[in-house]
Amino acid sequence: MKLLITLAFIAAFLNGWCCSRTVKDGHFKAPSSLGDIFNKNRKKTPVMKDFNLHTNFIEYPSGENDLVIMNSIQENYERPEDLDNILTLLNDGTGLDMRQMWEYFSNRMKRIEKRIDHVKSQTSEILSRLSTVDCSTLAEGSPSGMYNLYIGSRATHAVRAKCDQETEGGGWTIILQRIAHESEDLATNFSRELRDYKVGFGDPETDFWIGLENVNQLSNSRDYQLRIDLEDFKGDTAFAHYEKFYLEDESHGYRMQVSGYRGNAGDSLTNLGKLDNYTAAGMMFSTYDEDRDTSHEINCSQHWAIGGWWFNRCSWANLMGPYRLPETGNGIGINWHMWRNKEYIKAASMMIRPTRSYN
Ligand SMILES: *[C@@H]1O[C@H](CO)[C@@H](O)[C@H](O)[C@H]1NC(C)=O
Ligand SMILES: *[C@@H]1O[C@H](CO)[C@@H](O)[C@H](O)[C@H]1NC(C)=O
Ligand SMILES: CC(=O)N[C@H]1CO[C@H](CO)[C@@H](O)[C@@H]1O
Ligand SMILES: [Ca+2]
Repeated sequence: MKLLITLAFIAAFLNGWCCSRTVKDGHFKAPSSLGDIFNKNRKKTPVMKDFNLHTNFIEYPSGENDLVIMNSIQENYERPEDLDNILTLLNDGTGLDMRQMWEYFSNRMKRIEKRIDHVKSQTSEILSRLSTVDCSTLAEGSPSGMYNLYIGSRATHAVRAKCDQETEGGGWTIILQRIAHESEDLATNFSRELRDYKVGFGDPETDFWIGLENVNQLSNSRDYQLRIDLEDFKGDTAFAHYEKFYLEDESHGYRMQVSGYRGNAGDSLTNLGKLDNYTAAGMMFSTYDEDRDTSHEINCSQHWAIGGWWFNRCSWANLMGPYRLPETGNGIGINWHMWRNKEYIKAASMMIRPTRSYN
């Protein structure tokens, strides 16, 4: 829909319907119409002595609004009957000043070409933005930062997300971000209903979850890798890279499929392939209001008052847990047990990119 509106707008623009045709006083003297000149001269003589349009073109102050000028030219000169009249004159061989005519039309042609080039480049920019599905589809050389993504073929609105263009060649879309905070109160509350986890919440510049639905749509369209980056309160960092990652759809509980670990943070998602009661691989996504973990005794999310996760009975990792400072001890907060066991993690992120283009 958005694309259609944009294209309609461009079409209207090319046709000259879109914008004000008024010329502000004092910007330039709008030349009288070609038709007027033609008619006036025809009464006297067919030779167009005052045909001085070339001068009018070069008199336009540089930097003036091209659009205003274009609209004025269009209004004054693009009446097809004028061109018909000129063609008739040319056929009659009635002595028009050919040099002036040539200058007028070649200048007019240049203006139109310039305008078309401009609209072309705007159009291709708009199209390229609309085709930004994830951070791997950005134009080459695009820096890390915030971008609008149009995820899925039925995308009705842009998803604002952060792109990492540096780590191992870039192209990463950050799907989860937990940043360092001075106090626990400042952190975003991740204890939320499934509804929130489904569509996403937070701010991609601070604490952020992009939404289960978005991750499902991206990771089901082609093969994706997952990378997790962690920082502890001493400032040490570690990462876990998974060569394959995707989330199943809503009807399958956004089940996580993940494999192919390498890194130095330890494998808290698949336990190096030895599936146990805490591995997240193969688990559905649970929240306090939607218990899909494998524990018959408890709701992991509700019981521990933690956020959502692909809980088993329950888990080796907790990147959506509550933000906790180290002075509050050890326990369930943001955790990655294979790296720091029950120590709280200061900052964490999950990011994904298509596998193919980076191997
Ligand atoms: C976070 O939100 C949940 C659910 O609304 C609420 O029960 C909990 O008290 C909140 N936690 C904090 C720290 O505000
Ligand atoms: C999971 O926990 C249950 C109950 O403690 C135990 O019987 C089972 O063997 C465990 N499964 C695995 C794969 O470790
Ligand atoms: C033990 C317990 O709290 N069970 C609850 C877990 O959550 C579901 C809803 O998803 C409830 O129906 C259970 O009673
Ligand atoms: Ca349960």
